Amino acid sequence: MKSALITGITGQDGGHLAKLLHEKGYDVYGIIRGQHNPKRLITEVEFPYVKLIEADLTDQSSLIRAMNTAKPDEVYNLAAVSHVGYSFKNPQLTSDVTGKGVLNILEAIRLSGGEKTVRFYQASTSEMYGGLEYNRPENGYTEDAVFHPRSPYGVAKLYAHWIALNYRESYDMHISCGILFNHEGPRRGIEFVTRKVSNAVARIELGKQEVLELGNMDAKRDWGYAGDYVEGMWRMLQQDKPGDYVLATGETHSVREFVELAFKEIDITIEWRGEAEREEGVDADSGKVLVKINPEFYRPAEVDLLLGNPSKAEKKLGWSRKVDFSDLVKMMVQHDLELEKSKL
Ligand code: NAP
Ligand code: F7E
Repeated sequence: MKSALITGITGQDGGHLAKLLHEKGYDVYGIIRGQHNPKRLITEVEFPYVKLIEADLTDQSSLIRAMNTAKPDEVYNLAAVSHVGYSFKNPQLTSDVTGKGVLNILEAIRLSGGEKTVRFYQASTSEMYGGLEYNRPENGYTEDAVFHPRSPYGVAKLYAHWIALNYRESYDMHISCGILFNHEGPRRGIEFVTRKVSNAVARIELGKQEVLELGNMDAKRDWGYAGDYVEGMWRMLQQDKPGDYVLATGETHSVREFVELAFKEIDITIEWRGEAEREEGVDADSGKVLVKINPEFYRPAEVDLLLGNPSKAEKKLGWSRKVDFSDLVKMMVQHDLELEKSKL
């Protein structure tokens, strides 16, 4: 039986990956942080087969202990301060966890004797690309595209990406980096725009909320389903040789399109009126204002457009996304309708 250690077990991807690895027969260990983590109980109930280990990415001794306990064949490093907006408000914490935390865990693998045996997955991100003025993704960003991060999160992830590559080259470790574009689903945190929208639409339908407030609705993202993406992570670590792979859908949509499709799920057609901060989304039938702009959600620097080119992963890993954009929106709104009804 193979053993896997997942950092970020309480996050969106951690849950999907734990389930996948358990189904494949792995002994699954997960790192949980904090003295009073309210997600511990939820994780224990939802994933009873996961053995939880108390550790923190900023505490190297705890990571060495985790390695010695789990004795993993594979380590998936999913833990991070992962919210781009939050990273502007907490840049040093982001740097310590999302950036230097990766160095801590790579050293923990070496110090516990796993350098030649452990396979390591690093959760790299499309946020390492960034500004259109530096690299326009005509056919989508590939693994070789120029990086130019636009947030403390993106910068920390770029450090993490390079230190992972450096350890691969320096110590011949089996380290793969998945450069993943946005992936969502019902497990997505409410602070991310897709889940914020799907949840608000459900609440508006049930009369629990009046208006949805958003920031930049022109931003475009390559949105896929998280359940598809964890399969790609696993496939990377099954290769004889480590490498870097983009996982994406190859399609891009604006936040505005996501909002329109989400409201369609409850039979509301949104019409837009006004511009910039005065823009509003109105119910075409009732004339009620359902979407407003709140500049509080703007970021000091924005990534305007992300589009990934997953052809390397398709060819070498035999990976491709299964859920398309409209099915993703439907899945999220339907899930939140059920969730919000259950709380009535
Ligand atoms: P997420 O839901 O925000 O989960 C982040 C996880 O990191 C949580 O389990 C969190 O634990 C943990 N964590 C935070 N600080 C920690 C620390 N100091 N020590 C140990 N654990 C800590 O993120 P996700 O969406 O699942 O994404 C997984 C990974 O992929 C992240 O590294 C993210 O940056 C990256 N990524 C995500 C996407 C995407 O679209 N989802 C795309 C590209 C890359 P708590 O529950 O205790 O806070
Ligand atoms: O924002 C805009 C916002 O926070 C998407 C993380 O998983 O994917 C994620 O990062 C877009 C941005 O995700 C609101 O300005 C408008 O342009 O859902 P998000 P993200 O920043 O793309 C990457 C690949 C990661 O690696 C990250 O870990 O939507 N937007 N209005 C808004 N965003 C939020 N959160 N809230 C709003 O009200």
